[in-house]
Amino acid sequence: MADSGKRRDERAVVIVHSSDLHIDEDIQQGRYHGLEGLRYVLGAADAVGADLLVLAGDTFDSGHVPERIARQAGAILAEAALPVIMLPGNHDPALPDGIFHRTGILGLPQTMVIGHSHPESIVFADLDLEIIGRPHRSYGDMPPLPEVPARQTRWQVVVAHGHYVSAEDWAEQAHRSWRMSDDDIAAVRADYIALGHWDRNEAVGTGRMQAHYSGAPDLAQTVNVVRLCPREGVSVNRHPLGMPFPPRW
Ligand SMILES: [Mn+2]
Repeated sequence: MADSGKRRDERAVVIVHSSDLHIDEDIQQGRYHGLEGLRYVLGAADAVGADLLVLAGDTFDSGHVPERIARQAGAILAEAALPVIMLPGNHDPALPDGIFHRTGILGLPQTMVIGHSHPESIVFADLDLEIIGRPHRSYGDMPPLPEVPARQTRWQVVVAHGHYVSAEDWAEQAHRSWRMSDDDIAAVRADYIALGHWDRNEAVGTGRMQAHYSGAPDLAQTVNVVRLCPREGVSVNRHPLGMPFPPRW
């Protein structure tokens, strides 16, 4: 709360970004599981004093995750101390009978699931921030980056779940779904693009606009911490999760 005395226009907005928790039914003592990933990601968001947590897709590994496990995710999120924005990915698309309906998440006041409980644009007036994302709504291909509306807030953050392909690999990677090119990324007018779909942490794109994969908690062992600062601009750093679990794969 050290920032509470500062004027809003001087204060940095802090967003923690993770993705690809892949909560599934394979729970084994002492090994990584997506529910542990969720607990540690929320712990990291608390540790850095984040305003928001963004989960950029594939929180759930499939639509067949048993309800008793899916509801544990809802119970963890019900205790979250900050708003959580979730984008459905290709493993957990926003279907009418999708997994989110069996989690208890959709009734939570502080958890916003784009494509289910919330539209593709969410404005946080107190943070002068808009978050825009295009949810996966089927298992089929689609362009993962959203149309970004004209700026009505100081900050705009895009969340997307897809596969970045460099110009030199574009033709060779034509079989891939949910492709994003350097030009697609460069065309986005926003302050940060929070990507999901890759397990590893990486910044991609060649233009003015860079996009960042957070990586999955177990492989990256970190979350991305994005600071939107009126004085110093946008910075992206990794914060260690401190999990006792090695990567699954
Ligand atoms: Mn994915």
